[in-house]
Amino acid sequence: MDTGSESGASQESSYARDLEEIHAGLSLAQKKLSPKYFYDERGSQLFEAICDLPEYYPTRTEIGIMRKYLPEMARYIGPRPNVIEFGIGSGLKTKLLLGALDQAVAFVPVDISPEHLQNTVDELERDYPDIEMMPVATDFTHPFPVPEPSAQSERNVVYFPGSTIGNFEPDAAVELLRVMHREADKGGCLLIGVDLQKDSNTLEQAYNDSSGITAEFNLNMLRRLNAEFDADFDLEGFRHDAVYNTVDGRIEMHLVSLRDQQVNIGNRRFTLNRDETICTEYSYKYTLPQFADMAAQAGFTVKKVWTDSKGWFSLQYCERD
Ligand code: AVJ
Repeated sequence: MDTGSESGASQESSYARDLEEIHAGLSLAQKKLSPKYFYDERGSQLFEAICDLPEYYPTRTEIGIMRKYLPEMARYIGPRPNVIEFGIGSGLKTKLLLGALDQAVAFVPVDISPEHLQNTVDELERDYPDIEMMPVATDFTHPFPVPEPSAQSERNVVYFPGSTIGNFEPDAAVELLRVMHREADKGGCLLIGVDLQKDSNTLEQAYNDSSGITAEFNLNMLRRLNAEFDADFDLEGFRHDAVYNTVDGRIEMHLVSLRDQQVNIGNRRFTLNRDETICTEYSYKYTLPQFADMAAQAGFTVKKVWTDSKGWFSLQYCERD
């Protein structure tokens, strides 16, 4: 199947754009790198290992909520939906959702990586031969045309699990919700996973696990920049740290420089002082009213919220106003 893979030329310019973005991030007073660089092959494997950690509650909690409430979710979504998933994860949640829906017509996974898309679609096709698979290889933060399924669908449902929305700063999160609003189209809806605020200990342990996998995941970003962007980070020169910023309601992942050092990336050199950090990820945690307000700013009304018994994680069904 054609996943609309990019031409060599546009891949080259996206490389130049990425390098420029990396340079810009490392030129800030608080150095930062985009969390999108976590997910090369090794990073994706490490993330899957994180999801199995005893301390990392989000994945298992979200799956628990789904297993309990999927029939109800399917009733809200209604018959013959066209499912548009923003990004692709391990596939289990998608499989559960598609299996629970009443005659899903088409599945449109949207992801930057054509290979990743193809693997997901190949696997899902075996389980759901009657659902039309229509992958779209693009950056989902910008509006894109949704392919028209061959069979008539009742409405679009945008699916955005995993609390990936938490990686975006509030303004950017509202922007992204606006893209979803547009892709949901008239009469469409949104099913989104949103991680909720809770005590700092639980949060900090989830991002500073005792087996050190999250540390490896964080440091892997430097390995990737070395391999793909001609950088010379010394992985021994940094340590992982994650702190919960209670004022802004977000986990902040950092790489802490263990000494004064210099790093070359492409044709530029950056200086890091001892204890200076590079911020690699924000993971925002919301209250229900905070998220409802962001959804409203994007033109959605939250119609139904499902949570676990501890109120740690939520799945939210939203309709276009
Ligand atoms: C994939 C963005 C949901 O923020 O919890 C896990 C990524 N980072 N451990 C999150 C992550 C460190 C994760 N999301």
